Amino acid sequence: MGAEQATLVLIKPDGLKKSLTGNILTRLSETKLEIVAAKIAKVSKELATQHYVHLQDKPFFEELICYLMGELHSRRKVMAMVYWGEDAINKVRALAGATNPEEADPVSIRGAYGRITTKGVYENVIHASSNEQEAQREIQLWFGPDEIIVDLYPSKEIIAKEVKQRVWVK
Ligand code: DAT
Ligand code: MG
Repeated sequence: MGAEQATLVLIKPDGLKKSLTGNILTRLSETKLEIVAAKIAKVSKELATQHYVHLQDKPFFEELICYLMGELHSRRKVMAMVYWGEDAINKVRALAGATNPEEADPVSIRGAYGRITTKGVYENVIHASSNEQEAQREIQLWFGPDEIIVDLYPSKEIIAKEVKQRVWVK
């Protein structure tokens, strides 16, 4: 039995465009893990670049950033979630399948729904964290502590002065 872990899952713009959200959530529910955070997020260039910072030197980096930002699918958004429970990282990675959708097990999410574009972009439908260190880095990049319903990592309260935020017009 593994320890309890958190892992970041993104339904990438191709997954949203292909209306796969329901299918993917159903597949992931096989794991019996808990969703402890979820949102639809706009992906800025900064966020996409930080998310894939370890791939900066790869020849496909620019295309990958455009893909995550939704520029290839005219949907500038992803669905971001944190799954939590025993052995969460490996359980979600196993269902996601291999990075290359052509090599992924055909019953995995990427194998069933992914494709490689003629430009060589792996449109592989979902992201799943690959280890605990990456999971922590990615979860802290995509979510603030108040957006997650369990205490995953140390946090602190601050009184922020002069924070610019958007509120509803009343
Ligand atoms: P994973 O998403 O399985 O963790 P990764 O972190 O190595 O894989 O790469 C991140 C993303 O970059 C991956 O989902 C798709 C893209 N990618 C990786 N290798 C690629 C390649 N050789 N050609 C095109 N895209 C690639
Ligand atoms: Mg990875």
